[in-house]
Amino acid sequence: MTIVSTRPSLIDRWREHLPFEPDDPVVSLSEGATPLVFAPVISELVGTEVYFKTEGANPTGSFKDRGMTCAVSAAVRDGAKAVICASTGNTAASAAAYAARAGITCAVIVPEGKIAMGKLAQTLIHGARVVSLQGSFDEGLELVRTLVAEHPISLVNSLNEYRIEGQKTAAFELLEDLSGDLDLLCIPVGNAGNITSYWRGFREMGASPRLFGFQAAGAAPLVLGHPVEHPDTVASAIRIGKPVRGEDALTAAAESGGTIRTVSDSEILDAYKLMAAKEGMFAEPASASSVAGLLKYGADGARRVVCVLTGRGLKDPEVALSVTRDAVIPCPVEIGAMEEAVLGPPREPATAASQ
Ligand code: AN7
Repeated sequence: MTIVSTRPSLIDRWREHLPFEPDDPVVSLSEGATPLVFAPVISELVGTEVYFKTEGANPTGSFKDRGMTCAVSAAVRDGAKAVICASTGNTAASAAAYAARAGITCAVIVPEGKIAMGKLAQTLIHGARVVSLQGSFDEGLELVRTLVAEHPISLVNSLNEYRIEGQKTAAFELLEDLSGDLDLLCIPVGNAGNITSYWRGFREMGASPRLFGFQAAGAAPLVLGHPVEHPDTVASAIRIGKPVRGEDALTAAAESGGTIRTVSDSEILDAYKLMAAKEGMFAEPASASSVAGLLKYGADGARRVVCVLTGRGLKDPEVALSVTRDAVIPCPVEIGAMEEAVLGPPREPATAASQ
């Protein structure tokens, strides 16, 4: 069979830098090669050149697909019949999609009532077994680690080295797109796999931009220096109190000359609305934390900055609606009413962000 694709799989594109042999099976949905988009408004506000790495453009709408193509391909190569993860939602959606593509079983453990609607819908429609745990993400991950020690199921959380290997390719793309000219990367930090991956990718290419990681203030174990038992933030993707890659993340930030700091929920939502209203960029709240952090702390002299937008805004329609709902204008079927509705004053609250 001839397989035609407009872009190669991430594994084919970067194979010489990834732990795969030429004959290894590849489970791909044409992930990676995501657009790098200039951000004129944020650039103006920060006083430097800022770009978005739009990871929401991946097949399931988040950066997880980079790691998942590798983790699931390796699982299939090694004969696994099932994969499992604990997840705040995006890992679950990605695992479910790649498992469906591979024709293997997928189970996901999600914190009850705590994952965004789009992610739940994706995970279910791909046919994964969704287990709603009456506990936190962190408790779910602990139990899953015990479970996989007893059963032949492949764990595809970012503890899995293939996840980190796949995700490092985003750093390769940035260096390629910017001809190596990058001073600072701003990135959300949850379980801390992604910041770890970028640093590995940069180092493998001999680059060392500074890394500014941002945690939500209510879920900031790496800033506080201890686990958070009841993490809480509007950015459900990063509602994580015990990051498994925490040590790696702290090392990455320190080696790069960067830091990990906090952004509050209101700072996250302000950035979220600003990006959508002024840049035309709809990313999920966790992703907006990278921009919120840059706006809050500044670029510290960096000339060229990339903010990683880890997931697509449609993942979490509930948060979008919660900050805009009253802006919908009802209208009877009548031209005068429509004229007033279309031309009248903006409704409160304005969708434009606070500036
Ligand atoms: C949109 O899906 O942990 O620091 O289980 O979905 O590598 O954990 C998601 C994390 C940032 C944080 N942005 O990345 C999961 C999960 C979005 C995310 C993060 C996540 P890491």
